[in-house]
Amino acid sequence: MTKLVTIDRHIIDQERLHPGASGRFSSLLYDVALAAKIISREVNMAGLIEDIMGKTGDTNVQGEEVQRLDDYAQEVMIKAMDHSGHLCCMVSEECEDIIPIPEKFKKGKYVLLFDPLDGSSNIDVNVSIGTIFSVHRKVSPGEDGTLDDCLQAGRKQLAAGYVVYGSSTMLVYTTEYGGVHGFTLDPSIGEFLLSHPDIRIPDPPSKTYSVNEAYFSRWSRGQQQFVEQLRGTANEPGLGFRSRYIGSLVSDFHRTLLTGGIFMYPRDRTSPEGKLRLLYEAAPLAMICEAAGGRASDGDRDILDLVPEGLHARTPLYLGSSDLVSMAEAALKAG
Ligand code: AHM
Ligand code: MG
Repeated sequence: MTKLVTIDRHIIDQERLHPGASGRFSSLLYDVALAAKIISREVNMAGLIEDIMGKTGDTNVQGEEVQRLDDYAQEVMIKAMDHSGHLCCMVSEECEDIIPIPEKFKKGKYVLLFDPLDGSSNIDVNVSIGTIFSVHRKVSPGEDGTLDDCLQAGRKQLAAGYVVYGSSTMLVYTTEYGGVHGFTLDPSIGEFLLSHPDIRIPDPPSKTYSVNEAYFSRWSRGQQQFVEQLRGTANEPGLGFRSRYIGSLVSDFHRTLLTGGIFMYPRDRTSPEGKLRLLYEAAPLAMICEAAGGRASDGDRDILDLVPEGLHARTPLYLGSSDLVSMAEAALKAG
């Protein structure tokens, strides 16, 4: 039998390698993994439990319809994390303001930012969805988390990760110490087991691009030319790329991480800042992408250097194999 490494053991082993790492931080990741198991259980039962699928009838801070499972995942994340004593506050894609830690609990020195269930419009049709999270250190004085603690550049993240609820449930994370580690949930024992140690984006990558091409006519000429260069046109053969787009960021990114290629959510005429959120979507996936040897850009600057202007700031996003992200930047400049 090969070595069995649970996520808890892995976190402890990593800590031994880095004596500066504090136990509190490890137990924070442990709590995220617990929340992921609970959300995974519910996602897997989605077709069977009444009142869990479908919309709540509300719209969230982004103006999007809230799915019942969005609400559920949000509650699970908050309940799993609020009492641990490690956090000074939380921020969620589903909440307009900072989520404070209740007075009855101790406060800690970290901020947790998360998208509880990304791609939730795919829930009802059994397409993979995910949870994304990011951890920052508290930087402002005082016990309560403030906007200054939340609005930090991605470069300052201490850890980031995602969970993909797919044909199996996987948790992938990285920390400031580097290395991208992937765990698969064994539902029979309820443990995440190390299945993808030290993930690196393959080089050479697969010739795959991922973008919602329905928005082609709204893109800048540079963006259009880049996609034409990859896939060809009626008159030019192009580089022979194929396209894969699920429309569920975690799944599209997971494929890009494991096989290489490029994921894009560009700005366009109707969404000048793009659609994806810097704090809960772009920055955590950018940290993972860079730690796996890839690049993440807004088309001009590294995502990890962007300082968010607000909790729900959006950004264009280019993620994946380094050379392809650099090619996209060059095409956008030239276009
Ligand atoms: P959500 O956070 O409301 O679920 O929206 C984000 C999702 C991403 O998962 C995905 O990459 C994108 O929206 C797809 O958008 P589009 O349908 O415009 O291609
Ligand atoms: Mg989202």
